Amino acid sequence: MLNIVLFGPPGAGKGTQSQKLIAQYNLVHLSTGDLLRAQIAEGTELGLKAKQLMDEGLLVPDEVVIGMIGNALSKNQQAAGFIFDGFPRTVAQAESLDQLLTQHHTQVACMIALEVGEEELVKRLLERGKTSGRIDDQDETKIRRRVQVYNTETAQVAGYYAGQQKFHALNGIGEIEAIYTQICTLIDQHKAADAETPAAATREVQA
Ligand code: B4P
Repeated sequence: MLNIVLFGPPGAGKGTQSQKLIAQYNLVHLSTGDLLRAQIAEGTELGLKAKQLMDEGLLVPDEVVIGMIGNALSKNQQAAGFIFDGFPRTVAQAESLDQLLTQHHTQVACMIALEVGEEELVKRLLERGKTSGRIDDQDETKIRRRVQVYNTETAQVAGYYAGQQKFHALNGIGEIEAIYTQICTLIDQHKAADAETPAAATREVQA
């Protein structure tokens, strides 16, 4: 299984790049933002609670998103792997993801972080807000709060994966296609290294 965590602040390009990567590597896209917006669209109790937090640019409680990811993993047991987009956003979520994947006899291969400065993020999200209908993309104050939440609560997740030697950072500013090529290079390097390591070949069976 190939499990990639795509990381970065809101508007860094995670969703954009995920769409291209799932086609290239035949992976299942798990975006907690999309899963939460589906709950909102269905008008579930969970969706109603999540909407208030999301509209304000705040994180939804860990147990809610961890539960959603656990369900999605169970429903996709035959998948060749997953792109985790917007998850994990806290260290507690990262620890839970490790536990969940271990239960499914697999693990995170690598985290790829897209680095983009705040002014560019604000510009991109305000632009998306013109057509996306997303309330959290339409107000600069809320966008800056999301970036602040990323800096205070989410950025430390990078250290979690760095501690496991799984962290890679890329410049997220530039042509979408050029950034995509760099992400593919990293993934292909990882796949090649994994194929050459005898331990890696048996890792999933032993887990
Ligand atoms: P998400 O749905 O994850 O929203 P996002 O971070 O804003 O989207 P993304 O970063 O994928 O957008 P992209 O760069 O592709 O989260 C929304 C909310 O849900 C959160 O604030 C939180 O409340 C909640 N939530 C989600 N997951 C959670 C979790 N795990 N725990 C707790 N709460 C959670 O695209 C942005 C724009 O940039 C696009 O318009 C795109 O066209 C453009 N763009 C992309 N790449 C570009 C490039 N290279 N150059 C120019 N423009 C580019």
